[in-house]
Amino acid sequence: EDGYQLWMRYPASASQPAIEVARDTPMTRAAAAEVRRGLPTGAGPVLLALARDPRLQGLRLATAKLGDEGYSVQRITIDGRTVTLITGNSDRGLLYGAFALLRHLDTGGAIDTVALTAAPAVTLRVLNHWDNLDGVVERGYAGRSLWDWWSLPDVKDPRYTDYARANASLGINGTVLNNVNAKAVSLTAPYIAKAAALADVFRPYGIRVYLSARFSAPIELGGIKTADPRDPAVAAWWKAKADEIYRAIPDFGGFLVKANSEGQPGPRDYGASHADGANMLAAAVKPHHGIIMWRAFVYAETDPDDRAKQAYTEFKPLDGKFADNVIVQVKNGAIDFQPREPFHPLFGAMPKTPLMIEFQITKEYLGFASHLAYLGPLFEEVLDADTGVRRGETVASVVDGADDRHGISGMAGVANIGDSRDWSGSTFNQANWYAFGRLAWDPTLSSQTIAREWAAQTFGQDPAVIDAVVAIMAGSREAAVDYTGPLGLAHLMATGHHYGPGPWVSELARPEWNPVYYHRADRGGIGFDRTRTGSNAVAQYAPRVAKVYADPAKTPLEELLWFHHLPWDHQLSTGRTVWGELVHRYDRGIATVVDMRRQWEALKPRIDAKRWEKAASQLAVQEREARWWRDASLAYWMSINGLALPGGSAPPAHDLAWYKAQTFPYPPGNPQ
Ligand code: BDP
Repeated sequence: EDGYQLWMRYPASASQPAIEVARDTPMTRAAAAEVRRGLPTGAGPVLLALARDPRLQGLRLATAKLGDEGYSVQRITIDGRTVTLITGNSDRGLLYGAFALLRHLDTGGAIDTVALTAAPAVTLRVLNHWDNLDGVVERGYAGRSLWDWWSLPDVKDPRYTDYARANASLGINGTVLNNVNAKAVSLTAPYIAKAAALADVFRPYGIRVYLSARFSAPIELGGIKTADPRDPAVAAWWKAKADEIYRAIPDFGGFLVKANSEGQPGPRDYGASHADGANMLAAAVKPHHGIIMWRAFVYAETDPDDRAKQAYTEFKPLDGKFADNVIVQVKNGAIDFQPREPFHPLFGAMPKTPLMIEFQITKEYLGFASHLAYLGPLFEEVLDADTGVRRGETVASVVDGADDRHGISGMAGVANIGDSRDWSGSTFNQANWYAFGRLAWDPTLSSQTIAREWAAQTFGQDPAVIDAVVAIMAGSREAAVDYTGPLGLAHLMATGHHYGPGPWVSELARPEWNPVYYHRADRGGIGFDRTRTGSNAVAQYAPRVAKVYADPAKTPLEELLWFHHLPWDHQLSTGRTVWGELVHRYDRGIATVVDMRRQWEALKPRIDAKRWEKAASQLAVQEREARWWRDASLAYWMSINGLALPGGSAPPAHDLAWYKAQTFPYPPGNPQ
């Protein structure tokens, strides 16, 4: 047991189950192979057949609502024989149905009562790999890139197939192979051939390949003087490039673009808008049914007022201006994948534009691979958030696009996958990949249900183990919030690597790169005033939501200092002051981690040694570092507010100078 099998640890079967496949295609073959591999002894026979198969007529199966990708798994009697039928309207339905059956069995479900029906809520369920061509994964903590660009396209590592299986098991149907901070070379012929080789491996598993495109590629590769999207030569270059890619990859998904963001080139360099840029690329892929995922993650030096407002300011006026094969990719919150952020105000504000939510699965701001933080609750909290725009509208319902009848809809997750043996750098990080995939399929699932499913498939069906594992996971993200940035504080991390604490950092070139810009702590108080007396970012939300966020008494404590600058002695509903509550939450974070460790310790006899040991050592690191975050942060806050710690709270282990002096050479995942 080294974690390689992820959540697909099928029981060894003594006999070959009887499996009948009504149609022989690469995808149905993949589906059948999976069933063959995972079906326990005595669970056959299984029939995989399309809903339109002549044998199924007369059975009155309700398959119309399954759409193109949905499945139905049920027991039927055919020619006097009882079989488990996996059906759908397409081969993809059969593939997803096969995995659903195995999940059902692996989580304790019985074969003779199986009745599963599901169809995905969004059309694009995509992983974004921030993988560089030199093998370094930006913000990756699970080893090097899985893609061995050097040996591709000739060598197709069998691991590529296992990657595809794992994603297909969740319904993930797209993968962006290269970093959003893209190099133009990834669009040259040799790299297109490499991407095509991966696409060939992924195709039977229903996964399309996409590429991040560098907006200035026409200059770098085409020798054109400009990348202005309104220049016909630029548009023609992209059209020819798209044609070339589609010749090699006929089902190529399209491009993901980070433009005019953190130094990346884009249409704004030429006075053109984001819509001009996106639409020019959209026209290039349109004849091939490709799409453009255009990121809204922008913030410019020219607008130092409040970084949290910038994406909305720039994109909201463009609503209705994007081509119909463009989807705007919006991070879950308005700043940058922090352990907690209020939902992004663009959700609900651009009804004429499909918005694809982007989550970060890799834990750049939550302790890399070493800390255990289950992100299911983070994803769930954002998806369930009420936008306040229309009655009953949530972020999830904006994303699924049903109300506005968008042709495309999507969820993207920044992958936490690398070439480490356990794929994600820790067993528990696998749960974040799993949770993202399951929520992309069905955003109404609860993070708790997903955790149970994952735990059963990962550690076996012993209910005591499942309960304990789920209990550890359940509070883990909140613990990370507590010990890194409680009460709505954010962006307090050290420079560059983003691993440890650095709330004191104030000397970076751009104001909004500095933690002091975000917490605004001074002798009088702490927090970012985003109400009318401050940046008025609250006004970007629908009036019903803005009213809550504008009032410190109504703002949930979890988001309080995100929206308000409050005196240290401001009284809260908990009976504590802001300062008292802050300290209380730092301490609560530590206590939760101590408890997580204790619970894991108790599981030792029930978990295989290798996976247990690794998680145990990582939990030890987490406890040490949770204390470090707490102590460093408190030492800094006390240097600002001059207050003493409330009684019963331990003083920091070192003085502030000690914390400031810590350095971290060669952290993983740092951009070059
Ligand atoms: C930030 C990361 C940076 C990414 C950026 C992005 O620190 O490495 O390039 O997000 O999403 O959080 O483009």
